[in-house]
Amino acid sequence: MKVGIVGMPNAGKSSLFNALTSAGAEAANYPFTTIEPNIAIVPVEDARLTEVSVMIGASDIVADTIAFHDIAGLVRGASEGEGLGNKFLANIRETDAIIHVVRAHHDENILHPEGSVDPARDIETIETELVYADLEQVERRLERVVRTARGGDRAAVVEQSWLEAVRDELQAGRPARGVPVPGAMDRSQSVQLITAKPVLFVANVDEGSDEIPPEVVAHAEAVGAGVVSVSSRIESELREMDDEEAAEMRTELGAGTSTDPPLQRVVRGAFSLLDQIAFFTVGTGKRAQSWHLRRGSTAWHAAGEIHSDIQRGFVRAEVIPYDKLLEAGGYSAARDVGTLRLEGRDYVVRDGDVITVKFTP
Ligand SMILES: Nc1nc2c(ncn2[C@@H]2O[C@H](COP(=O)(O)OP(=O)(O)OP(=O)(O)O)[C@@H](O)[C@H]2O)c(=O)[nH]1
Ligand SMILES: [Mg+2]
Repeated sequence: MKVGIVGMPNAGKSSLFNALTSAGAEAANYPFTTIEPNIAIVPVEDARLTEVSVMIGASDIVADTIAFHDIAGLVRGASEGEGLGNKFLANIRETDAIIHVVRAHHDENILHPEGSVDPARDIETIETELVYADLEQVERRLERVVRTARGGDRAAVVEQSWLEAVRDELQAGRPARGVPVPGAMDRSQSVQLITAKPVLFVANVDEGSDEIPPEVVAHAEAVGAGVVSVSSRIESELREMDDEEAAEMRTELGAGTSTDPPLQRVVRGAFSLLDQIAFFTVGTGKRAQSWHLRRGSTAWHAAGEIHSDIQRGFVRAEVIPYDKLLEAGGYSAARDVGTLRLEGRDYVVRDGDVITVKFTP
């Protein structure tokens, strides 16, 4: 899963990125610190995977990953070349979801490109730039598709009418996600639109505060987006400390509780945007591994996540919820008490299932 981070210059994108990754992307108090895209691959922590691997004595734990793309800030008029322009958006066109970082902290030492802290205005500015950027893509694509459609190409005819509907929506200032993709169209063969992706707003709040500005909450609700709060800078600093030190600091600041670390809120928020569930595999050589799938996916889809060969040769799946496996204390005991089940390819995977796919090579 890939997530792109957008926001105004100095909003705290790189600080959030650092906090998520401790990769040390350069964060500094002048706009446009980030010029090259930064990509970080972050393991998704899951206590259930740890428990399962301890129980089976796994020698190797492989957590599924999520990739964050940090890009340069966008200013009003970026689509017309203001600031650094919007060409950096190309770097996040291929992502599955967008994190929109909004400055909500009031540290006067940190410059704001518009001179004041106003989350609602900033959100609107960024959304407008994203709409313009998509419009540019759509218009360019339309020119080509219209020509192919004129030649009688059926796929092009379908795509043309979709593109025209999207263009109208974008011209009205609304995101592309409002226009359904025709069933007959393969979206991956067309333009990748940023405003078609699900969004998680991250309000970058004052240290020690968890409160999301009400206008940000209202906006997120209105557009069907998720919203969480994080204090990016403090989280990026805490990330560099050892656990004990960080916990102490956290209590001192009253910054988030240890049971719900702010960064976990971001990772979880990103996963729930895409309605993802986790499943686990315990392979030969005792490797325990976590994977993610869209809710409603089947055992056959799960097999495909693991390997296309395994999907191709799918015979059946042995399935047990992770807590039942822990309860039984092992596979053979689980088999005895009947909590280990055999399922076919159409079995709908549940969050927390431990799955072994039997396949013919
Ligand atoms: N007080 C405070 N300062 C922050 C917070 N988050 C970021 N900053 C500071 O704001 C400045 C800009 O942060 P960055 O993370 O570099 O911002 P950015 O959005 O990546 O900026 P560009 O790359 O220029 O678009 C840095 O000096 C950060 O230390 C925060 O939550 N509180
Ligand atoms: Mg940056």
